[in-house]
Amino acid sequence: MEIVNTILQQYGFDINNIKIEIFGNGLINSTWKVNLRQSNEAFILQKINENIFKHPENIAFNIRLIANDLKRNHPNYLFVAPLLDLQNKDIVKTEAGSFRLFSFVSQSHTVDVLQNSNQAFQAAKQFGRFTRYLSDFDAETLKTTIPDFHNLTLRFDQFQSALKIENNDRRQLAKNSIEFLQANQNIVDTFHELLNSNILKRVIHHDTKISNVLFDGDDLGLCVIDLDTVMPGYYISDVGDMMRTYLSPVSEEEKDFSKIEIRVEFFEAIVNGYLSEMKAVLNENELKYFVFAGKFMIYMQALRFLTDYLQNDIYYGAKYPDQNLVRAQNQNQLLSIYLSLEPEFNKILQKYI
Ligand code: GN1
Ligand code: MG
Repeated sequence: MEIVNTILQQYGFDINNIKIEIFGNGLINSTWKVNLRQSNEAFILQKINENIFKHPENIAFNIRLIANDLKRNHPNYLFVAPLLDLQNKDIVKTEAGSFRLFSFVSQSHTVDVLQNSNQAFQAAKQFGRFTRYLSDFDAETLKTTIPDFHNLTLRFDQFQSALKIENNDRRQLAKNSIEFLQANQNIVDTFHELLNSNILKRVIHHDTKISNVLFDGDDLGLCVIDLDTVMPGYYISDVGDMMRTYLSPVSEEEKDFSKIEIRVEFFEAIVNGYLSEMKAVLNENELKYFVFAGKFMIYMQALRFLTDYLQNDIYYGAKYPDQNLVRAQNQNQLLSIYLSLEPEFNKILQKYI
C-alpha cells in the first residue's frame, strides 16, 4: 500500500483526502479504486504485471495512437485513456512496477456476472464498434503487447512440452482432461486453415469479458475498457472470448460442473450485437469462422489452464492446489456442450448474415 500512496502523490493527490480500495477481479494486473473524500470523483489506479507485459510502454504507445485516431474520426466516442502525472507521463515507472491512472467514468457501472441477454448484446455491440471504428486504421502500426497471445499453434505446442517434462502426479490427475484436449486437436487444424485463408489483422481487444464494458444507468453499453491487450489480431479472439465467458451462467471458477450450461439466447445476442456493427466490415471468409470462434477460445483457455497446472501454476497462480485443473475441466465441459450445439449455432448465424 505504501507504494500506492507514493504513486498517487506523483499524480498530485493529497493522500489524506483519498480512500483506496482494491477493485475488480482480474488475474493479471492489480487494480485499485481511489475515491476522493470531498466529492464523488473517483479514479482507477492500475499496476501492470511486468512478468506478462514485458514492455508496459508499448501499451501506452498503442493507447495513444488509438486515442488520437478516435478523436479525429469519432470525436463523440468515449475513450478512457490514462491520465498524465505531474511530469506529463501517462505511465509511471518505478522499481515496484509500472502504474497508470484513469478517471472513473461517473454514472457508469460495470457488470461482473451477466444478468440478461441484453447485456450480452450491448457488450458485443461495443466490442464490434471498437473494431469497426478502427477498421481504417492500420492495425500493424500497433505494438504487440503480448507476443503470440492467441496463437493456438503455440499454445498447443506449449501444452505438449508441458506433458513431456512436468510433474508426474499432476499429469496423472489431469489424465482425462489431457485426453479430451488431444481428442479435439482438429480445432488446431481449423486454426491453421483459417490462417491460410483471407482473414484480416484488425484492431482487436483480446479480453472481452463482461467486466471490460462500461454501461450507463439504463444498461446501454458506453465503451470498452482495459486496453492492455489491444493489438493486431483476428476478430475470432473477441467473439470467441464473449462466447467463452457470456454463454454459461457460471464462470471458469465454478467447481460444480453440473451448473455449466449454454444459454442459446445469449449466443444469439452476441451474434446480433457484434454483427450490428461488424457485418459490413467482415469479409465473407471471415464470417465463416464465427461459430468456430467460440471453440477456438474455449479450447485455447482450457489448454492454457491445463498447461499452467502441469507447470505448477507459474502463470495464473492458484488459491487452492488444483485450481488450474478445475478451471481446465470446467472449460472442457463448456467446450463439449458448445460442440453439441454447433448445428443450432450455425442456423442462428444464418439469420444474421
Ligand atoms: C487473464 O487478468 P485477466 O482476468 O483480465 C488472461 C486472459 C484469460 C483470463 C482468464 C494477459 O485475464 O487471457 O482469458 O485471465 N490475460 C492474460 O480468466 O493472460
Ligand atoms: Mg485483462
